[in-house]
Amino acid sequence: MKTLKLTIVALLLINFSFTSCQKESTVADNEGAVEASETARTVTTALKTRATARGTAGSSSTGTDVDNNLEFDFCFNFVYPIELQYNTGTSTTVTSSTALLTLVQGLTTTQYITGISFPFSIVTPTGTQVIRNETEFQAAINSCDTDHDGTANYQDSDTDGDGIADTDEDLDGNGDPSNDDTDGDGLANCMDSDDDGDGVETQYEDYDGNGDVTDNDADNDGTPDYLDNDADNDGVADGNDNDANGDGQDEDHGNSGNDNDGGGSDNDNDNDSGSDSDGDRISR
Ligand SMILES: [Ca+2]
Ligand SMILES: [Ca+2]
Ligand SMILES: [Ca+2]
Ligand SMILES: [Ca+2]
Repeated sequence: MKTLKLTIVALLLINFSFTSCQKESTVADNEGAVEASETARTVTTALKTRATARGTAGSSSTGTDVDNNLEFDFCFNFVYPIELQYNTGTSTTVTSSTALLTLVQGLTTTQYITGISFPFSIVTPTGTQVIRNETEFQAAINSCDTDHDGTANYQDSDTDGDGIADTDEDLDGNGDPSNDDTDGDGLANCMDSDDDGDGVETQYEDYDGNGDVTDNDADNDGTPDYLDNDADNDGVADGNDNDANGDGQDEDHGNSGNDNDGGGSDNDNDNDSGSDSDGDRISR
C-alpha cells in the first residue's frame, strides 16, 4: 500500500513537471523569440538616414515623421509594439513611432539592429498584414515599388520614375523628399507622377524634348512647367488646356494659337475656348 502511494506521488510529480515543462515552452513560442533579420536592419538604417538628413539640413521637416518615411521607403507602418534586437544581443520593445525615431537616431556603426520579434503586424495601403518571418518581411519591403520598375523604393533613386531624382524632388532642400507636395494632393512629388496636378504627367512635361523636364518654363515665371499647373500662364490650368482647339496638339504648350483664332494664347489672352468670329485674329 505504501509502495502504491509512493508510486502515485511519483507519477503525479512526473506529470506535474512534464506539464510544467510543456507550459514553459508554449509560453516561449507565443512570446516570439527575436530572430535575426537583415530586413529589420535595412528598415532602421533607412529611417536613421532620413532622420540624420533632416538634422544636417537644419530645417524643420518631416524627417522626424517616422510614419511618413516608412510609407515613402517601404509602403507600410508598423503596428506597435514591436521588439527589436541590437547586434549586442540586447532586446528592446518599441511602443510608438516616436520611440522608434529615438531608437534609430541612437544607432551607430557599432550598435545597430539585427533582429526583430516575429510575428508583428504592418499597415499597408491595402490593409493590415501579419509578418510571420524574415521571408515575409523581406517580401513586404521589396514589393514596395511605386513606379513598378523592379527596383524597390528604398533602393530606387527615382521612386516615381518621372525622370527627376528623389534628391531633386526635395524642393525645400531639407534632405527629406517625402514632405514636398506641390499640388497638395497628399502624395509627395517624389511619389507623384503628376507633380503639379495639371493632368499632364511630369515625364511628358519635357516640352523641348531634351530629356530634362526641369528646364522647361514656358511663361518664364521661374517655376518649371512640371511644377506649374498653368504652364503658359494663360489662366487656364493645363489640364483644361488639353487640345482646347481640337487641333490634335495635346497641351497648348508651344501651340501658339490654341483656339485657332490666329492669335496666340499668350498674345490675345483669350480663354482658349473662344473663336475668332469677326476674323480680326483676336477672339474677343
Ligand atoms: Ca521603383
Ligand atoms: Ca522622381
Ligand atoms: Ca502631389
Ligand atoms: Ca503635371
